[in-house]
Amino acid sequence: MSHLCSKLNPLRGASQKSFMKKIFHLADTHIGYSAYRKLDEVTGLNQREVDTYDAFKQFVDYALKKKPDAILHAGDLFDSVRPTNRAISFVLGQLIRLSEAGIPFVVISGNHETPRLQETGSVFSLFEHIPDVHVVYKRKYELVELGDLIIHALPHCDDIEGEKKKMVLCNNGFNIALLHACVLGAGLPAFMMGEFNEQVVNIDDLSCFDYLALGHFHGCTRVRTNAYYAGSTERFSFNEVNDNKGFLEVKLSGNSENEVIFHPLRTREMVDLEPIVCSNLDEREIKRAIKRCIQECNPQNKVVRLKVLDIPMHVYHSLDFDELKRLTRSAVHFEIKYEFLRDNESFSAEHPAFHSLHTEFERFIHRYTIGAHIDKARLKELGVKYIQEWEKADD
Ligand SMILES: [Mn+2]
Repeated sequence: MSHLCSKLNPLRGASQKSFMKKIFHLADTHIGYSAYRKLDEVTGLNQREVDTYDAFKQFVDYALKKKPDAILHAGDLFDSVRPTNRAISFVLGQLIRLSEAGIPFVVISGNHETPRLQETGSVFSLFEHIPDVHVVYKRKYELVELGDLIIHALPHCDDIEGEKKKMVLCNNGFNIALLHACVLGAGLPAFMMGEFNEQVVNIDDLSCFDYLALGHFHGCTRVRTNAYYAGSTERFSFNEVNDNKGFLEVKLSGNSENEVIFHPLRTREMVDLEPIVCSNLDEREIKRAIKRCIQECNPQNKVVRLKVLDIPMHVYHSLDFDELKRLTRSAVHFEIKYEFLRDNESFSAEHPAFHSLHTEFERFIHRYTIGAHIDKARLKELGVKYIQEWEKADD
């Protein structure tokens, strides 16, 4: 039994069932994200940037109608440490709408918006003076009390386990932990996003909280009874293609399990098409299959990926790229990934993507031909260790 659970409220249950609190839990809105080349026709801005604004505005519109007792944003409100003036101004406008309606809004800083160097300062400080807006970004645990709602807010920070130990249950009210991290615990899968600065926290000692409002993992997930990732409000990679995107409504009543309702938001359609495998097709069939695939998926306004596997090099070079461009033009983004067969080794012509420093280093070591006397595994281990030390020192 954890120290956290030692202050369990003897009154919980009987006395608290007489009232109910409703919170909206959202996370990972990544405002300011932009991708691909398509521009929004109305505003002339990057279409995907506009999509993140739309999702958040839909949420705020809904909240103004339904008036929850509080809104908890579990981090990565912004996509970056230095959002554009436009992104900041957009968020400011939406927070003022909530503030004017008297709806409390609590947000913690996630790994995307927390600067590596404290001196950089946080964009969140701009919102500090808006009534009913509570921004928690100082790399340490803070308690936000909203009447019966006791919010234990833990932003992205270096010593997340140490800061977590400062959470002590309060006796009168609903105790809610607000966290941005990959959570760990007995019997839980890993909720990693594969980002180099993500934090990991064990939630086994938080089981006495009335609710854990989690952010960072982009799929809306019931982690445990009363512990949920709200998920992101838009799809930010093809890994999220099958996710429903939205936010959670949580009804706290003092019962052992809260009622949690998922509310979907309208988001851009993202499609990962069934790959075309070229091994048993001739040149004409390959070209026909690619064309048919594009037309049948009706790419207009969608973000689409099509993988073309084992395509012979000479067929690739004879593709009519102008025609493919014309067929896919109505999409917000249409990505065709070709994987070739050459010298019995397949390699890919996807646009180069830069992964985390760890991943890049591991791949580099894997590919690199070194003298037989050098132990690759040992080299990898040492390299990863140095990268970690460097990252720590740099903070
Ligand atoms: Mn995150």
